[in-house]
Amino acid sequence: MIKLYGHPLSDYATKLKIALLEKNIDFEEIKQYPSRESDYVKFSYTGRIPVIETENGVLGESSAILEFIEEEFPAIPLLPENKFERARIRQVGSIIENYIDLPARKVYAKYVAGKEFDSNDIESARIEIERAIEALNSLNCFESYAASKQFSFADCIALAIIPLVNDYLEVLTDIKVISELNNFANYYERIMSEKTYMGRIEKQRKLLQKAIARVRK
Ligand SMILES: N[C@@H](CCC(=O)N[C@@H](CS)C(=O)NCC(=O)O)C(=O)O
Repeated sequence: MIKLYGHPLSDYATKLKIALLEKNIDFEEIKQYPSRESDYVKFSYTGRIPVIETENGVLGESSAILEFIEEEFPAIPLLPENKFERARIRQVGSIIENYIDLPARKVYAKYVAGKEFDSNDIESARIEIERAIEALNSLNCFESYAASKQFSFADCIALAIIPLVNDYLEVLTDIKVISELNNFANYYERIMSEKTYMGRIEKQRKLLQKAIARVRK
């Protein structure tokens, strides 16, 4: 059985959890925080989370893991047959990870670590995130699913990252995410009622919201 090492507040771990749940794959969750401890670095190669442990060995980097899960468990596919649509789904996933999550992380990761962040950090995050939102809106994302007419990699990424970034930034900055993303609020509500496993993910979100409120004090 696949073992998923991560913790509930990690959006990259959540992205994989959603993919495994959507595909109905049995997996074991093992609580792990990123660590530079030599045993964990040896095990994970990078000291980061998430990693998965399979019968073939340990695998890190969530995009590589997602591709592996898709190939290993094809019965419920997260990519369509059409090559252009597949690329479009990866494009949307990449925009969300690189231009929404990463810039936001420069603000919220500092905050969580108790480090100062300043208006320059916020302004550079704002520019990148606003441009990414503009791109997602012109790609008509979330009209049915995140990037296509079926649930895909892009949904796993969007559902893991967008609520988390939104929840952090609305407390720490005046950058708006969900309210600026066309169709996202309706899409999220629909996915919540369509996918029973999203109850687990929503519980994590509530935990995170509590944690953000705690750190803020
Ligand atoms: N590119 C990696 C990023 C993973 C990552 O950075 N995870 C964070 C936690 S969400 C982490 O382990 N951070 C520790 C660090 O920055 O050293 C992936 O997609 O898996």
